[in-house]
Amino acid sequence: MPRFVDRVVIHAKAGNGGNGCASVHREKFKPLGGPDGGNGGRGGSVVLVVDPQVHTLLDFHFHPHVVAPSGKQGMGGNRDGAAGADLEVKVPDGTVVLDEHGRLLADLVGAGTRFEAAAGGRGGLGNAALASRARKAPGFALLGEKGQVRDLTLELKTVADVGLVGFPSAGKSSLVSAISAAKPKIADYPFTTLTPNLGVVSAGENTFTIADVPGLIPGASEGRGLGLEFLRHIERCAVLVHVVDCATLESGRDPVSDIEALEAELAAYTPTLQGDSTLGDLATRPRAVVLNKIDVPDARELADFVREEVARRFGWPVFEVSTVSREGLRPLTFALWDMVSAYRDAQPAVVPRRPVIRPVPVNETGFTVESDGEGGFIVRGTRPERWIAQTDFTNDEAVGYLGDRLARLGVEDELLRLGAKPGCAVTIGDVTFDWEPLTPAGVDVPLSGRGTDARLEQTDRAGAAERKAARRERRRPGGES
Ligand SMILES: Nc1nc2c(ncn2[C@@H]2O[C@H](COP(=O)(O)OP(=O)(O)OP(=O)(O)O)[C@@H](O)[C@H]2O)c(=O)[nH]1
Ligand SMILES: [Mg+2]
Repeated sequence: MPRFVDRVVIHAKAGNGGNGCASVHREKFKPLGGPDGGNGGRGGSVVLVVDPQVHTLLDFHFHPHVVAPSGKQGMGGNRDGAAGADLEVKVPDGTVVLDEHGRLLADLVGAGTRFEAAAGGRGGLGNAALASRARKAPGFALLGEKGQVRDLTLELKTVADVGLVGFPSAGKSSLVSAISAAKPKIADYPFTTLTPNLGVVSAGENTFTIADVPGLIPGASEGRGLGLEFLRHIERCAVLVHVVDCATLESGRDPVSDIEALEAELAAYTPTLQGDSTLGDLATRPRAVVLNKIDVPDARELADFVREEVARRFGWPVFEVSTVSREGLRPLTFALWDMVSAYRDAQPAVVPRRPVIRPVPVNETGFTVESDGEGGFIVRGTRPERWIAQTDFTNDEAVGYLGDRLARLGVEDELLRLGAKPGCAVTIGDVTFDWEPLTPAGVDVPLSGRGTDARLEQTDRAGAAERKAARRERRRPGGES
């Protein structure tokens, strides 16, 4: 039996960046041919892509872990490591992405809309790329960065123009099946509908979509019945329709109190897309009332009787229909189309939806230093933390390079200014180390070429002038015999 899943938590893990390579070019008679270690490849990202062929989030229910491949290591001979391929994950149209704190990250509407769920780590630079005039033969390379790991909540919101709400057995599914080609399950017991049904309605040459949701009962907001769980499916609807059962024999129910009870429940629902949707709040959404089952004589009597009152009380258009005899359905569909198109026209023009990307405001160049309360210091900042992650702490030269970078950024000066003593604990990212200032306090030492290889500097071959001097020395009478 096909199952329908409309809310899942996925664990997205992007690929790690490949490590850079430290290698020295070798050739016959040219033992130290310079650094030639390639860069590591970038890790693959996890990307969500809207695919109209996918209709539920069921796959993620069974396979919540999505992992993108890592980048490959750099190699000698200036060969860069291959990048990890991005992992494209197909999601249904109308998927909303929330972060760990329930904040809206993206609202994916329209085939092909993409969202980067987790970014791949950058590859580390190889020693060829790290070489400079002052550091001709770096004996180290940078490590690749870790790929992002995120727990994201995916919610499916049905993309329908008209949403039907009503008590169980009011005839919502019957209405969907009567005016569209959809064939939802219909039965005379409450909560027949367990998952929303979607249908396409034609009104003349126009078409719009309609969706029902499982029946609501008073107290739904406290979880009675199926609760408000499924209201997320009507968040995007341009028009809400109350379907009222005029033939019910239950005592204490009449159309006006039914609508009021459901409005109270709707008010208790907080939409995820609140403020972020172009449609605005559910409370301001246009509504209509459908008085159903007028093929039953008593129901028709009741409908005729309350029609005026409902219209006056709520100020919404009221329609009397029967999904069985099909009475009143045609005017209803045309009126709904008018409401849908009027509402859509009144909305600010929706530019074709693009992936919503919310860059976290980062001050790339900045860093902060604060005391950890125990005589040590904590350095925070995108770049220092990234540098730590790139450093191979088993390689002294790499650690030295890290020191140079931190000093150049001004971290050393800031530590000194805040009164850090040599040997005190400094924490950056997830690494804590004893601080050894590169520069004695107050003395300005120019950064020397770390990574310069003395062997490259020293020359075995004597220059012409030296050879001449040596010859003269040998010929000098009384010189070496
Ligand atoms: N006489 C009559 N019966 C109707 C009409 N519309 C629906 N019904 C009956 O009402 C019962 C419930 O209809 P559904 O369409 O399943 O109601 P629903 O609102 O979808 O109910 P839930 O999915 O349980 O919330 C069924 O037995 C239908 O045959 C109508 O216009 N006239
Ligand atoms: Mg139903």
